[in-house]
Amino acid sequence: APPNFSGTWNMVSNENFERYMQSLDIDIFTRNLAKFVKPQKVIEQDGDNFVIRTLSNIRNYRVQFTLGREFDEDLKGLDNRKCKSVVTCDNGRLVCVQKGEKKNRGWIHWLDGDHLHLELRCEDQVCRQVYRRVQEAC
Ligand code: VLZ
Repeated sequence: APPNFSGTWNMVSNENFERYMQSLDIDIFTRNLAKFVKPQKVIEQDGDNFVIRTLSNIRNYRVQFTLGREFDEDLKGLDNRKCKSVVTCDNGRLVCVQKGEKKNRGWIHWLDGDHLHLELRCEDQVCRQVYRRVQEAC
């Protein structure tokens, strides 16, 4: 069974995002806005079913999937491509493969204490992001 990724997570670091965006052909205007953005991830998980929201002042993105089931992903608002995507769980890591126009595209999430890690990959670029859990009010 996968670990529980549910929660709200705020970005604390973002490495090589510029070159990752370049590999997706994101225009320079959007890149120059996006590089200042510290998105929040809101993850809802019920067993193998996930909704991941990436929230920011400039763009929001939502993806919904069930582990092991390929789905049509429409990356509207990001690079506007479409992919055949599938997410599996491998040793506690969520591994997404995004089949489409871009080679070697996908991402990996894993947990480390109250940190959520994300590696975003496209062609020869890897972007490494770390998020910290936002404490719920009691
Ligand atoms: O997150 O794939 O949590 O969807 C950024 C492109 C790509 C630039 C971000 C657009 C991809 C500008 C986020 C504005 C934000 C992503 C997955 C894993 C779930």
